Amino acid sequence: MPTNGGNMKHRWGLGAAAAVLAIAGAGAHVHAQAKESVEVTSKQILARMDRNGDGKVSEEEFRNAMMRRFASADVNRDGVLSDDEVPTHSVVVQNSESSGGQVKLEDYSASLKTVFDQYDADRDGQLAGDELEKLAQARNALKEAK
Ligand SMILES: [Ca+2]
Ligand SMILES: [Ca+2]
Repeated sequence: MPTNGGNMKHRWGLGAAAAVLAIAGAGAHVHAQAKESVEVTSKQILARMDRNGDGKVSEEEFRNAMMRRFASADVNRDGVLSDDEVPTHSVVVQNSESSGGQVKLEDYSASLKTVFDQYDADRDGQLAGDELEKLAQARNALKEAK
């Protein structure tokens, strides 16, 4: 364990636990045996975001889900994710402009479209199949990086 990472590690750990709770709370049939692993599958993303059940995530569904995510991460509700509120494994946060480790709602919101377009490989305005798979992989890679 890196000597300078003790405190960080503790905080990121709490964030990961919160993310797992958020996924479980969405009503998806997530297997409860996931202990250490917080790996996300494309099926879980779909269960969480696909509100109209067409098996695809539209830009609106993506935006709604990600804005809910911001709201749940913004504990003190000031519209800014401070250093300890930022979810490390969010691909949107990763693409957001941040200053001093903080992410503002407006920057987060602006980067939603960028991220959506980035994963919408066939540009049909929906994330499906391989596109969701890539999104899941990107998120899981971020988790492992921390
Ligand atoms: Ca949908
Ligand atoms: Ca697509």
